[in-house]
Amino acid sequence: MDIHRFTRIAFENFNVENGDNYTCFRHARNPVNSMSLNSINQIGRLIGFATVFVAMILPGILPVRAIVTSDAYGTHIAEPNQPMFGINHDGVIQILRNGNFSCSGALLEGGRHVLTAGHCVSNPNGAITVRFELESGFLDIEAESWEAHPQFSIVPGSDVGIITLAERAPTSIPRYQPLGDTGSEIDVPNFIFGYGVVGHALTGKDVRDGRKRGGMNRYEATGSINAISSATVGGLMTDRWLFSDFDSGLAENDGFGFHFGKPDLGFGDDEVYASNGDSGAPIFVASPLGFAIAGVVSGGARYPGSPNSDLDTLVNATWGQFSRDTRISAPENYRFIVERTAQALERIPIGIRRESGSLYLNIGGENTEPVYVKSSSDLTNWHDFAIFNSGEAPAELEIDELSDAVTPRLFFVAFTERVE
Ligand SMILES: [Ca+2]
Ligand SMILES: [Ca+2]
Repeated sequence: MDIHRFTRIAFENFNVENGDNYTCFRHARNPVNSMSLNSINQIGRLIGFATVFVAMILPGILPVRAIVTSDAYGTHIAEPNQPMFGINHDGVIQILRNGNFSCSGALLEGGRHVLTAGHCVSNPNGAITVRFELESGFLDIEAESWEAHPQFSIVPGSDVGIITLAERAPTSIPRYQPLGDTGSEIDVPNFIFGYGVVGHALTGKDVRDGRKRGGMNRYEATGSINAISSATVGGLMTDRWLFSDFDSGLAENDGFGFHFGKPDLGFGDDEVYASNGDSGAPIFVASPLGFAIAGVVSGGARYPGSPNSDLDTLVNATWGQFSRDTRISAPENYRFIVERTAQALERIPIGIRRESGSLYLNIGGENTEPVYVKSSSDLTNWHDFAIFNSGEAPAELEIDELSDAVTPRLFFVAFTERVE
């Protein structure tokens, strides 16, 4: 039996339909094969769908239904102003469509843009509001515009979108950088925060309680289509999808181990799985100089047939299933993001000074706004080297900890946030 051929995986997309007809779902009455987007249909023809879960929520009648957890039901709540896994998650937000919760997202550097999934912002109609949950309460900022990646409905793995806010978010709220270093997100711990449905891995997804939750997982495969093959387990540089599995800690529920011969038993109590309403949620990895967003939540899946790592026969966020996220470091996705956030940033002149073996960066200007000092070894992918909040940027920054042997060439650039 060749189980390493394309898996006929069943998929769902992780936003919640709120009657606005903007999601990937048409209607819930006939949940089988009811996905409507072109890209999904194309993939459906290629590999077929075993089952498709569709959530239908009537606005104002039923509550829309965070992240499904492994240790117990409803755990891992991410409280405002309380960093989790070393990440200040206050920049992870709810997206409201016409006043109703629809998706999750993350504030990007510059403070004017929110990163989410393409299918959360592909409908040009209606109104979008971004809701920050702060210690002081909710802060809502209206969207000025929104757009999905130009290839969203054409090239699988382009499920990424940007919301432009009508005004810049307060500088006290953290902003995040996209990961540009392709391949560095594979087989390392990652950290997700989202506002989707709550649930326990034993029984799967349940209702939504409005809380943000955080947890861990690991990307173990990539894909150029909505499916995993043995060739893409371990990851290919060219693929735009990222896949993880939902581990119980037992080999029998280890999706990649059981079906693809790549054992990894997960993160125990901290292992989580995205579900409805987590669409667009950021997945962070630790880069050498801080956290960066490696993926945004797009959908979930299970391996069809039997035997199966899944606890049951449904795409319902139980242990043994697979998650599929959009790869941010894919050059086409990374460029899409950086080109837009660049509009909210302004270059600051910098200079280099070398004195008695130490290297210093002179940062010009008054800098009353946040300052981002970025470094790159290839002039394409830029990492945050240092970030300073309003008025905290020093005139000079010592950078001599970098060994010439490790980084033979390193370029620097500095930005501040544009004030409109
Ligand atoms: Ca896993
Ligand atoms: Ca299942």
